[in-house]
Amino acid sequence: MTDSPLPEAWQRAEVPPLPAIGSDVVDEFARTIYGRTPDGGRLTEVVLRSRDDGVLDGAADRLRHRAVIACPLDDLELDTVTHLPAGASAEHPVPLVVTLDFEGNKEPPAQVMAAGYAVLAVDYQQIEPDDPDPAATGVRALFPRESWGAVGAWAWGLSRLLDIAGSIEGVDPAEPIVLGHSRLGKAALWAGAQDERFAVTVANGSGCCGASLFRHPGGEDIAAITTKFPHWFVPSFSTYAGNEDSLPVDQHQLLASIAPRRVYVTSAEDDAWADPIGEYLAVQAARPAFGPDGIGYHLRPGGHALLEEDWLHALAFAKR
Ligand code: GTR
Repeated sequence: MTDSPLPEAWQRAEVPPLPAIGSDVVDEFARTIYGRTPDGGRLTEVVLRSRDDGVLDGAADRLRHRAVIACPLDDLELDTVTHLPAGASAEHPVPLVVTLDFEGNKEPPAQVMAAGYAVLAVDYQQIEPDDPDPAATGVRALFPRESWGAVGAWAWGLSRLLDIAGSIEGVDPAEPIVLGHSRLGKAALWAGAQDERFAVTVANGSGCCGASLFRHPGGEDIAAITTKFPHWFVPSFSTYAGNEDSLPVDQHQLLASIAPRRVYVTSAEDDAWADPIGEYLAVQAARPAFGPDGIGYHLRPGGHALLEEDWLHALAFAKR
């Protein structure tokens, strides 16, 4: 089902067929687009660095943890932030959203806290710099034998946040939601496809290489994304530029690979670069892989952003 009224023309648009989803489909996405995520990267330590009580008008606490993850060449240290709604405790743990933040840790919207969710986040560039020629190195440099793009590294980071969540008092890591916006929505989908611990995957404005179909024209394409962001994917992905029809996969198969775990896709009407219709058609095409309410879609007015209303639609879907 969809949660919002959709343009009439969208409902007449052709939905592509969904090929059978075999266990090798995730490998195919790894080979073609995101690269192979290495096994390992073991969480060795989580220390509470500081706690601010009563942030967000007394509605939440903020816990800062330093986590150490042992990787083949060296440790990766992450400074995470957990926003914990008031009343969360070891006796009353609350459900969890893991997400990556752009440019430092931001407060999640107050209504997310009011809805009783903990949000565990880290600045995405602590995991891997978002730069084709980074000055500092990230996690990819710590796994010398792998070829994976930055989106794959960020997805790996989302799984490590979930490892860390198990050590945080007041958080229930049992049925976690992974949520991301834009390039981090791509990472959330790739994390959801690979890590079966994620119960609900939410991709907001994720566009090209996220929820939108390569074979639906409009918005960003492979030529544009691999020219501007060559570090996001495996180098050979750029050979499909202008030749989308020869790709062995399309993004409805990525959505379907997450089933029976649940997926929610959100788009904004004016976010043409993310191709909202292409995102909607991917959801429609993936639908046969899911049970009732296993996949949902929302279109809202406005542009490319992760708004409080996007969070609330996603949490309402997760609660169903
Ligand atoms: C754009 C990019 C999109 C999207 C967006 C973002 O420049 O072309 O694929 O990821 O950035 O992450 O804000």
